[in-house]
Amino acid sequence: MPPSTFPAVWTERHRLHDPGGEVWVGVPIPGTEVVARGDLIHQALAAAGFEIVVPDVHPPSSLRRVHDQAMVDYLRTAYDDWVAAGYPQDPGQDRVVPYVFPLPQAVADRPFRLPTAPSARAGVYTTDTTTLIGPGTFAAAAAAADCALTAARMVLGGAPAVYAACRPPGHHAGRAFFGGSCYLNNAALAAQALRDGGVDRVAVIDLDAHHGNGTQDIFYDRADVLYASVHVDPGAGWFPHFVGYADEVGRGPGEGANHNRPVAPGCGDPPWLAAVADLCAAATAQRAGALVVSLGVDGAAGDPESPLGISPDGFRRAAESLAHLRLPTVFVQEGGYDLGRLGGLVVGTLEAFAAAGGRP
Ligand code: SP5
Ligand code: ZN
Repeated sequence: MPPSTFPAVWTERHRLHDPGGEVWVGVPIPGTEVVARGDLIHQALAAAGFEIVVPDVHPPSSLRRVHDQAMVDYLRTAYDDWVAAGYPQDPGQDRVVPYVFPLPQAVADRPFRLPTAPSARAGVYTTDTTTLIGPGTFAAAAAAADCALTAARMVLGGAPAVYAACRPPGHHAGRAFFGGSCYLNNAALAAQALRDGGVDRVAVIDLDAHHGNGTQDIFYDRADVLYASVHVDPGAGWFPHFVGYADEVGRGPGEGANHNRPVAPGCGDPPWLAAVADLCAAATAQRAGALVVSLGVDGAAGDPESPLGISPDGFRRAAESLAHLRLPTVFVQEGGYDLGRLGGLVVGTLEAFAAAGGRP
């Protein structure tokens, strides 16, 4: 391996997931979580000399470590049930997309009844209308989980750092919900695998432009996995809108192990890097034995999905802060939608981490 690189786990199985756009404010739009993302990242890694590792295949039961079994079963079967119900012909929708949602205040205090109609079942586990399910969605999401679990296995085996080129992304997927272009929580699976492999305390640091409401949900009650995120302030009108505020600090035994640092739209590098430094300090205070980085690069200036305006140098500096933690590290790809800059941002961040000596 050339200097300033480390192994990268990637599979062409990501191409099985073509969301076919998204429905936003009722309008079908092309969407930004596109197949090309996975191939552009792969090209940039290969050009920079990163060793590309094929992931191990894990059984669906491994997803149960962080997800509700019924949701996993739903994701596995939803597309076939949708087709069998005839929606591709009438009304002409070839992706699973919800139209009704069982809001807690509308269904509380009575037995939960799984809807008979697949169109209604589509609203049971998803938070939104932007996370469509097509024929290969579950296979690709499971392959992305395979990448994260393989990277965790390699780090447990002694690799100082491994990057999992996950697509689709995962940090908006909770124990029993999915959304925000995410289906299975790759970073949470990696963190749990590190715990299961004997690491007492794991820190998850989330650099994606959006709050990782799924990862927060999965570990909210736990002290053994810290969740620390910098993201665009949901209170300023940004996804995931309902969650991601600074006063969400964890619950019960997990109180104090959840750290949200919302930053203002357009903030640029200095406030964002100050927040990254806070997150690293939280990981140090927790005495973490391993690190998972949710590496979204959608905070970059020019990205169509966020207003943060972070520079490529900002991402490199963030990587240096992470490297100075001197922890075995699994990087998990999250968002990043500026196709012209995506590969360079990812590789530049990883190279900066390696160059700063990111190893125990
Ligand atoms: C993994 C990840 O980064 N998910 C973020 C999904 C955010 N989706 C928000 C709603 C999409 C609206 N997109 C409209 C773009 C107009 N510029
Ligand atoms: Zn994002």
